[in-house]
Amino acid sequence: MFLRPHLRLTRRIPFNLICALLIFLAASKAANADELAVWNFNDSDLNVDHGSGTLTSNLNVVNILFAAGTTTNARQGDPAGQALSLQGGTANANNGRNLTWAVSTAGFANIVVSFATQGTSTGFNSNQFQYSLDGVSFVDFNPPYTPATAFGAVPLVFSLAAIAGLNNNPNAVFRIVFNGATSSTGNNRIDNIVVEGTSTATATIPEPTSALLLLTGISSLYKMKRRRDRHKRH
Ligand SMILES: [Ca+2]
Ligand SMILES: [Ca+2]
Repeated sequence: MFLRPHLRLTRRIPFNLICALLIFLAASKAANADELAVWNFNDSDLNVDHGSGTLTSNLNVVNILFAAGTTTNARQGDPAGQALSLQGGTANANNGRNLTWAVSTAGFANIVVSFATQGTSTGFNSNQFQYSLDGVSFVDFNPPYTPATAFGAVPLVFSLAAIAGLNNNPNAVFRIVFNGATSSTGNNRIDNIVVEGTSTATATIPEPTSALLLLTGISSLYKMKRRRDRHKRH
């Protein structure tokens, strides 16, 4: 009889702790998953589909096409739809040309760029990913990549967290320089280009909020216990 109220109280503390923890985890997860720009190509154009950014290419316009896409790296429930399909062009004219996307990272850090890609045997097979801090000079990042023959389940991911200059940068630009095409119709498909980062504004908010929640929860429990003890004494 005497032990019961204490038992109930100690059972309640973990419940409150768990609630505060869950709120904290939910808040940090939201802060970690901010998509700044997404291109899904489902409307067969170069306009951004979620967020904001500008995508351009200096390939010959006739070699910028759209073909069946994938859900690999798709966001916000986007269907596979269409993908960008880039061809080598007459006399492989598009070797050395690029796809470039400008996305402001203002207010964000830990920038990650990812996309799904596949290539035909005579398509571009030596593609260099680059970034730029000012939209003028571009820096190679990682060695050139060769697209797989099918999209597969795993996107290409370029984690740029170590490039401090890309954090909070309104002039951030990303680029793929294509090379190695050996026929006019050899091609690369690209789908679900995503630029994401961690919000520097909200990343620090959840911690104090959760700490406050924890303290509020614990102090109210402590007050309840004191009130109960006082009742028992009287
Ligand atoms: Ca698509
Ligand atoms: Ca679009």
